[in-house]
Amino acid sequence: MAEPRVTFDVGNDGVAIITICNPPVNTLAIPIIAGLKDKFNEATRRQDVKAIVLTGKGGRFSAGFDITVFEEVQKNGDVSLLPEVSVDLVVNKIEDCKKPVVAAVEGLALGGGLELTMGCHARIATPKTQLGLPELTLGVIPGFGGTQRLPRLIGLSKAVEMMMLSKSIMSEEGRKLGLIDAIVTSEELLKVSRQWALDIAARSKPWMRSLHRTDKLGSLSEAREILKTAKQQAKKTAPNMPQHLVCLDVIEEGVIHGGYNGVLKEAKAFKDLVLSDTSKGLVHVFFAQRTTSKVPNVTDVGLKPRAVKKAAVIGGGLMGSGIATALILGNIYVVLKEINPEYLLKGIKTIEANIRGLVSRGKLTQDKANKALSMLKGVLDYSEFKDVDMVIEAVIESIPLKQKIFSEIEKVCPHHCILATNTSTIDLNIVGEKTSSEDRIIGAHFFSPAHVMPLLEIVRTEKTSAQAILDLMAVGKSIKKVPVVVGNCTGFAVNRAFFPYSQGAHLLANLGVDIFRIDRVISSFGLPIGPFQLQDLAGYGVATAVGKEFAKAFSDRVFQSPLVDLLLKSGRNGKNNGKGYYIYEKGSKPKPDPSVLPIIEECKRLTNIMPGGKVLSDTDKEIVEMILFPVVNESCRVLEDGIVVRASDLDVASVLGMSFPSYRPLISYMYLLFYLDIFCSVPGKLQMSGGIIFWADTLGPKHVYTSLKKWSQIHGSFYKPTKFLEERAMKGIPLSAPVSSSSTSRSRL
Ligand SMILES: [C]C(=O)[N][C]1[C]([O])[C]([O])[C]([C][O])O[C]1O1[C]([C]OP(=O)([O-])OP([O])(=O)O[C][C]2O[C](N3[C]=NC4=C3N=[C]N=C4[N])[C]([O])[C]2[O])[C]([O])[C]([O])[C]1[N+]1=[C][C]=[C]C(C([N])=O)=[C]1
Ligand SMILES: *[C@@H]1O[C@H](CO)[C@@H](O)[C@H](O)[C@H]1NC(C)=O
Ligand SMILES: *[C@@H]1O[C@H](CO)[C@@H](O)[C@H](O)[C@H]1NC(C)=O
Ligand SMILES: *[C@@H]1O[C@H](CO)[C@@H](O)[C@H](O)[C@H]1NC(C)=O
Repeated sequence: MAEPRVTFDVGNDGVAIITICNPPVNTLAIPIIAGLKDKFNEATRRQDVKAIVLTGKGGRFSAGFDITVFEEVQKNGDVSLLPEVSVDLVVNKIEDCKKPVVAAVEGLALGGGLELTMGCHARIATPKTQLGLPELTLGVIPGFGGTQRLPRLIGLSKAVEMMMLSKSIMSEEGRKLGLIDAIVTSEELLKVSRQWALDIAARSKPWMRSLHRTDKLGSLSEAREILKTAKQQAKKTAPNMPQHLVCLDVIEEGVIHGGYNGVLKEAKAFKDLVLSDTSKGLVHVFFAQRTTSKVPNVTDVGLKPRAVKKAAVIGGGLMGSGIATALILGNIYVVLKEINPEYLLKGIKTIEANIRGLVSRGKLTQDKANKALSMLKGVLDYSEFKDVDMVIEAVIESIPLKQKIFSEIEKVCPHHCILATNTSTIDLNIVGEKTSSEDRIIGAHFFSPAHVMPLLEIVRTEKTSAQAILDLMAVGKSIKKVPVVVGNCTGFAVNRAFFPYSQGAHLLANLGVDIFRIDRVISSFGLPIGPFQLQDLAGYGVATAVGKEFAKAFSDRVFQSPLVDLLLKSGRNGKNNGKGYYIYEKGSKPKPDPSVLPIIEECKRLTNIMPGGKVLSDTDKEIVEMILFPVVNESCRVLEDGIVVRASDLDVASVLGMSFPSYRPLISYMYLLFYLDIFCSVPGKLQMSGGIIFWADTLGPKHVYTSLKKWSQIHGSFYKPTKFLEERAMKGIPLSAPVSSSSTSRSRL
């Protein structure tokens, strides 16, 4: 790969073209920043240069500051690694340059990229160029003057909206708002920009310095009102995110004390935020997510993914129709197979409803919806299977049924066809036992609703071929999922790691901690609802079934109490019948139900685990830890067993799929997030914490270990720390450090 560099070219017209060359997206790496300073000095100095055009090579202006530098800074705690940009380059060398500077923008200008263009005296863009300041998603604020210049160019409320929501706009909208001065074709971009720069030099076009403008800011009292509202909003929607309020404070500084003071305050706040825990967590997840696409012996052995153009989905139930929805949205032809016309119609109607839902929430255009639905065909037999590239089986959990289906499809599908099952619990080897195609049998574990949830666990056995894994990873990406390759075990990575979560909550309830307090504490930790409300939403049948499944697989570490049975006996079934731990009435928020307390008392008598009847009343922090450290403990086992390729894969999986032992609670939980629109736009605390392992490492393996140890002495073996955790705590090694191959056990694949 070519070295990042900045090129400099002076034409006969006296216009210097300064070009950022750092393919593919021209990130502003350290050498680029240095190069820009150099070239702007040269352009200023040279007599033959009348005007300057700043552009990016290869059709993309710049995606912004190089995030690997954040990672470096965070590792070393050394902010001096951050280059001086906002005053040194953008103000002194670009905005205050004695020669006009025009930005020629194509493709995208995001973050630091857009901030550079706003320091220029005019911006010319090609159609459909993406413009935005997404810094807040990484826990920081725009740091090259963006907090000051964007409001001055497009007005305060729109600028605040773009920054708070990290929302980008297209150049057409930018033109209307005043961010872009003209839109021209890609072929004309440089020509028009050069002329524009010369026109400014000749004073036939205005020489605008964004930072000095105030015309769009409105009156001071209007500005204060806008910022006040935005702050209230941020406190509500992003309570755990310091960068939102800091950003608004920095904007306010500029409104009150002038743009230059705003730039100074911004630069300082930016450096402070880079070292915040929030930013560390978000940057970690950013890179961890990209790293999931590297799988040793799969993605590094020269194989190419084969195209999957047509897929079959067997079973039009909840999962099957969600998966089919995701596939047609990803431009893959789908045949949906069911056992009778009635069920088939029901499956197709579910898919249509999924698509309609996306349209009505503005997440999909009607055109794209029609296109997607045209790629779907319902069938009742296998005749359409002769040219499918992939089959995903999503029928009920029954071993004989799955075995029968796999031996049938083996006969009707082409030899290259991937045979995937969505089973959550059945051993893939058993599914494939009756076939001779075990190398192309693979698990595709979607999280419900499959057309919404971003995580896809790809489950391999030791017989699955690298090609099949690679193909499914490519399908996952093309349907906009984040594929994480995992090994086979009950619950796979996410559901397994999180199975102790609700058990921990139940144990605390039996130890006398108020369940409504537990729910409150967990939601202020950053999860939208607590474990008991979640159980209400999911229904108790599911809790019972799933509890049994894990009790069977992990009998040495389950806590079982009769609470759910007692609730069922008292005529409660959660949200289903309006009565659970909470009372559910149409049109009002769930209300804690005091009449559930005697039932909990009875449960406590039955389990009899409170030493001397003493009620546990710990701090909120300890309650969170008593629920989540068991999750860390199980996560250690997931690492040790080699279920994931690396610790950061489990971080990503926990962030994107984080929930509970079964898929049904997950459905309710994620649906809720989805409908409240919290999902994705405002990451939970766990995401800010960088995922379950990163979070545990932040607190220190030693703290996790000694806490568990202490609780296990008081409350019994449920809290016993696993050996892996003990070793890491004793040796002071982070949980994220690679598992040595000697200690890996049977299921490492
Ligand atoms: C793993 C997975 O995904 N799995 C799933 C399941 O669960 C289900 O069940 C299925 C189905 O769909 O898918 C898959 O999954 C499965 C299933 O689920 P759902 O969806 O929920 O169910 P339902 O609704 O019941 O549905 C079923 C269907 O199918 C059909 N079929 C039967 N058979 C047959 C058919 N079709 C065709 N062909 C044939 N032969 C019927 O009719 C109905 O409609 C199972 O396996 C489970 O396990 C799974 N899961 C689920 C969910 C979730 C999960 C997660 N991921 O989490 C899982
Ligand atoms: C990759 O495959 C080689 C040869 O089969 C094997 O020796 C090596 O251990 C594998 N590496 C991993 C990370 O699985
Ligand atoms: C897959 O997981 C199941 C459940 O833990 C287990 O019974 C089976 O032996 C595993 N298979 C492989 C190949 O690891
Ligand atoms: C941690 O794992 C061990 C098994 O390694 C188990 O005995 C213990 O109960 C688990 N503890 C928690 C808190 O999940």
